[in-house]
Amino acid sequence: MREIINIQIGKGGNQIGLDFWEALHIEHSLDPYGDLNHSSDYQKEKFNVYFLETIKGSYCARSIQVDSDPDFINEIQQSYIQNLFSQSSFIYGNSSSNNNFSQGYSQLELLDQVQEEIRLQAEQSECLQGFQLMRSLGGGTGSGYGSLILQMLNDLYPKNMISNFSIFPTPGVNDIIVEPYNAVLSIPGLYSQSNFCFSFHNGTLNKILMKIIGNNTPSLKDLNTIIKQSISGVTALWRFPSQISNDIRKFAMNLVPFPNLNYINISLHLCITKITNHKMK
Ligand SMILES: Nc1nc2c(ncn2[C@@H]2O[C@H](COP(=O)(O)OP(=O)(O)OP(=O)(O)O)[C@@H](O)[C@H]2O)c(=O)[nH]1
Ligand SMILES: [Mg+2]
Repeated sequence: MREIINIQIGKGGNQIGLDFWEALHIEHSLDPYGDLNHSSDYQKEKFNVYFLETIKGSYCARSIQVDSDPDFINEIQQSYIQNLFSQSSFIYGNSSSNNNFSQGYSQLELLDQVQEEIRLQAEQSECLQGFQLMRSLGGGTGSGYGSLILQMLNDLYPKNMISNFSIFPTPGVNDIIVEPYNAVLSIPGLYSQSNFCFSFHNGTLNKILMKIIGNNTPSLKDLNTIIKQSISGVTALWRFPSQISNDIRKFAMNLVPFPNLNYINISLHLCITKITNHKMK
């Protein structure tokens, strides 16, 4: 089986990661305790790409949750799908990177733990195809620490594929003025150290919600709903039997014509149902 290890970094990355795993367990009919009860053969065929069978016979996510502060990691540990994650996959420090790229980039103390957990999960794979990173490029941990992890993956696993799901900050939408700088500093790694990147722009997602869906006060949760649907749609090719682009390498081969042109646009068909009141005459 061609396994993928998900690494979610920082608060933004962990938030979209949590939404992603919530969607995945429903799509594959896996219950929140990791038991496959009512799945069809179709749901089970490529199930091992994202899930690992434990000694007890239940399944857990091939995922590592990393953050420099414990706040959001605690929320995942209390979420209803907490049992889908192994205990050792939660790696966190004591204080945040304060939206500072260099503070995140110099947090070397967690790196050994992350490296060890990646090694453990890679050894539990039959034929690892690669990694996917989820993070927001505006925060210090997502940008700085994410770049450090990307570099480490390139050094230790040069033959494996790396895909990115990155949230780009929007000036005006977020209050922190250094966010664009953090994003700019992490961009070189996105094209030189990874195979492709799916980018999400909070400002654009806001516009979609306001102009198309009619939500005039969109929250981060609303933005994440669109991100979740997009990631779930894109990864469906790798999780379910399919004819084309059925693993990360083939996907990159079909969609990345030149190594530096590796930003892939996602388009999502939003089904909007208008409920109109018909007056009975
Ligand atoms: N779409 C979306 N964006 C988010 C979410 N959480 C944070 N962001 C964006 O991410 C940026 C802040 O990054 P965070 O992920 O909070 O920061 P971090 O990576 O934890 O880094 P530090 O907190 O600085 O250590 C801002 O631009 C937020 O708008 C989320 O759940 N969804
Ligand atoms: Mg944070």
